Amino acid sequence: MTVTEQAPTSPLSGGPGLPQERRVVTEIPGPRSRDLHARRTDAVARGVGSVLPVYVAAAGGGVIVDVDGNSLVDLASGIGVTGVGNASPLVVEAVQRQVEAFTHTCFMVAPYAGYVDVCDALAELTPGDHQKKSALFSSGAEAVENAVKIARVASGRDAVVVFDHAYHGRTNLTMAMTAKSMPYKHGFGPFAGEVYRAPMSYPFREPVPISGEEAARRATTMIEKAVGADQVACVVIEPVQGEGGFVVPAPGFLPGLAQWCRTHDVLLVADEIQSGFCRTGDWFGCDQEGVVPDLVTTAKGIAGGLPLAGVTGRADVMDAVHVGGLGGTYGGNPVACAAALGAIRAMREHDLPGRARRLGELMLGRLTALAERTPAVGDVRGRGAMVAIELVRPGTTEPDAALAGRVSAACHAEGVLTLTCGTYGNVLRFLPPLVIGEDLLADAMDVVAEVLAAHA
Ligand code: PLZ
Repeated sequence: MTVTEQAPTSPLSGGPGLPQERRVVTEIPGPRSRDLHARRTDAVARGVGSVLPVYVAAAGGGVIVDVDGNSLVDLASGIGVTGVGNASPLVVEAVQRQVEAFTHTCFMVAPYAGYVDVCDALAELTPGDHQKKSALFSSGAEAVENAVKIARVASGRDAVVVFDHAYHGRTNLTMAMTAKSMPYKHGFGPFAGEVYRAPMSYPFREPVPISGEEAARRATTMIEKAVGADQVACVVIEPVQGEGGFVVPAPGFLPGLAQWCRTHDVLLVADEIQSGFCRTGDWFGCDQEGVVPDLVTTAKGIAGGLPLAGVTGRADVMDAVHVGGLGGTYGGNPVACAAALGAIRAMREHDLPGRARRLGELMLGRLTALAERTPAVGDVRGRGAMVAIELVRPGTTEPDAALAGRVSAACHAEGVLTLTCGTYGNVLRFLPPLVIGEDLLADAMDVVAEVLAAHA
């Protein structure tokens, strides 16, 4: 039987038809995954890692089914991508229609409506009701690079300010903007110049508690003294940091930065690549405090798993760039644009910001209770369905990365796909698809609780 002949509920057809259950039928990874892994080791460069080498056969709703028939609860969403679920019906339908019509013409050669439709949607959904324009790309790093290009042309200035623990990508400029050396930057320099790092608001790790406003002043004072406000093209910040540890800045930090940027004609760029598209319980992470950035970068959740990214911003800023200055062969590929339009429709129809808030309440409730009886859980934080715990040596804030690694590995063995993150590698993060069933999520949280009790 070929894949196309299978009934919608077959374990090999993805999407919501897949049984929504945790099912471990072999050791993890199982024999078929181990065989594939042996082949992979011969064929794929060592530098490309995998968190959990189970090879995927199908995925949908809140589960990933591997080639051995194990069904894992997905608390990763492909690093915050498949918020609408894997093989989401509206995405699949839109993609199928598009691939049958045409797959590529290059928007810079012969344009098509889907690209314009995505830019309209971005203008409507991103923070602020001013006139906005967008340009589309294929990866998050590319969007960040282009936001910097645009900010430099528009401002006539060079300097780019980023923050401690930031993650912005793996290309040369975005490596310079990313904070963590191993594994992202180690040995890959020299890096792009004119990138300056300012102190982040990281409530759990402040030596002395300070407010968001004070943390913003600390950052802007550093910028004024070490860089000079009139040298700065843009300040780039993740409203909730992703790879850096799901760091939620203290309230007042983002508005404080935005105010300073306005005063000094510095462009504020919100990197919403991980926090955007419903993940934090709002359409964008900036919405929580009503911050309106000049430019917003998006990727990941925008297109339900197809590669698409965007820079959206003030029309005057976006239009500062000369004709031909922005682009790329695949940027805004028609199939990826169709996927985005399907995904955005799914987000609207299923009220995924509301779903993210509900999932966040469930997870934060469980994890807060867990923290009360587990001294190794130093902090529980997050917004919407972007939630994490930080593991430490009991009674201190000293990071315990080894514990995070053990807990994550034990969750994997029990059929729950978790990820770690953080500058110190000690943060366990939870990023379920926003369409996951509440019972399945509760089951996965039970596993996390049992594993923590056994290991911490
Ligand atoms: N900005 C805020 O989270 C991607 C990277 C995983 P790309 N984060 C996951 C890894 O180890 O490579 C990310 C992000 C933020 C930019 C990016 C970069 O997006 O699509 O991976 O280029």
